[in-house]
Amino acid sequence: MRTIIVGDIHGCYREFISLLKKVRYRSRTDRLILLGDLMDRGPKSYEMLRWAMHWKKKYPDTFFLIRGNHEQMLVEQSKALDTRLIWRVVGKGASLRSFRRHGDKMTRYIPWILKNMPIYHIDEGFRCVHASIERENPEENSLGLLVKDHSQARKNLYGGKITIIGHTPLPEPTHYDGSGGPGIELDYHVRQPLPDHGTICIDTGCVFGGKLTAMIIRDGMYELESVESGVHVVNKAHQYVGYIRKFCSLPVVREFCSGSESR
Ligand SMILES: [Mn+2]
Repeated sequence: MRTIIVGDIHGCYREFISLLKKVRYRSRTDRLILLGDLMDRGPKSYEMLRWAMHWKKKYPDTFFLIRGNHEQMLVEQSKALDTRLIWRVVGKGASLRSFRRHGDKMTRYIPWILKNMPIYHIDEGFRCVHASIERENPEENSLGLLVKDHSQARKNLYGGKITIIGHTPLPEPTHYDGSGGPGIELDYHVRQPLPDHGTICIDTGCVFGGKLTAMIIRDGMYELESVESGVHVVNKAHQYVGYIRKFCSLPVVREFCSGSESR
């Protein structure tokens, strides 16, 4: 049995479907895992989320999803000002338009996300989280680290049991072995043994004009396949995420917001 893992789709529903075709995904015999960030930025977040819901209902035991920071922002949107502002600059608008076109509302999907998109997935021989990991037991990491941190792809410090991640868009899928050095870019279409340690990031920035990558695991071996992106979302605003976090952590802003939220 094959396990097919796909990273950050971000509303690139067309690319996702053609990737499934390209790897000859068979729902009856293959397992499928999506690493989160199904929505935002790209054009078809509604279609993607509806597909995932439909598939989870049909194949509850062989189709798995984990939660990305974009689903987490939807879940938390009403809570904090920084989440609301950051979500705005990282592609909420595209999802809003996509759902509106179908006369639907994103917030309706929050209970489904909470129930069906856990923070991590532990499998035989590997585990999956959306963004980053420091301690081998996912439970011992903070939610923020697992869901929205870029540290593993940037610092390469985790050398525990092999974990498949997304979240940090890279030119090529990359293995980080925990050595602190640069990661090792992986080749497509080569069947090779799955490394025992570190992380493999398979986010190849489809929504930014890169590729959508699938990792196919079978009997301790893996192979990579991809499709080219059909969209190119230019996102200059996301560079302000750090400023927004800083601004929202200022005591005066915090105080103002907690006051306005209790009203
Ligand atoms: Mn992400």
